[in-house]
Amino acid sequence: DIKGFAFDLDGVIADSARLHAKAWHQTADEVHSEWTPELAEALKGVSRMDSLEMILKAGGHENDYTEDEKVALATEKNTKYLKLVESLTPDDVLPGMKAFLDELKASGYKMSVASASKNAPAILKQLKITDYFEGVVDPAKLHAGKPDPEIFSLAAGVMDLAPEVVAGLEDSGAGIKSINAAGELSIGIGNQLMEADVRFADTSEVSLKNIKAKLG
Ligand code: B16
Ligand code: MG
Repeated sequence: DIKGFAFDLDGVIADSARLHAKAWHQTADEVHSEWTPELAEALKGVSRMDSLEMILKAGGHENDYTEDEKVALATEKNTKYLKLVESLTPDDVLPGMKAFLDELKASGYKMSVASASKNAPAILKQLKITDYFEGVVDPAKLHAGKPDPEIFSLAAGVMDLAPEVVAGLEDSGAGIKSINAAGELSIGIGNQLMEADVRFADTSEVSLKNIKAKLG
């Protein structure tokens, strides 16, 4: 029986992808790489420095910048991103997710956050939902990002639970792979996530009742 839920942040709890895209778009313009919807999609769940590498590569510029210059570009992007994060309010929790958090809390389930974002604590604070969670995995401490199981294994540890009794929620293919490899139940947000144990079209359909119904 499931005793805890590990949440991805961007695309599951908040639509922060929109803000990441706005800030990265400016970086892409600055380095003369073309910003496309495909590039924006490919950056989901990818770490900050890896995202920058992908943007540089898109324009064939990966060798045009020193490591120091790359760090400066990533820092500049993050400063812009954090300004945008300041505009988030509790209304920006994705549809249905506040009700789901309340349902889990009322039913005694534990919760933790497994996000690649170093800004996850700041976003939870803006959304006023920090207190729902036992804790947030610090992505700076990871040896490998999603699809490696490490982040979701640590998210179970944060709740003091064995992976077998944890369900992970993700909107990216790499994230679902990470949950499965950690030995947890995978819940996918997005019908294209074929490797997920349970799938929902969007966040508004996620509830304990609907999860149980899909598990049969
Ligand atoms: P930061 P998730 C990911 O969040 C985002 O999807 C990805 O676009 C971003 O680059 C990454 O976090 C790192 O974010 O620059 O704030 O540390 O989906 O894993 O919650
Ligand atoms: Mg995500």
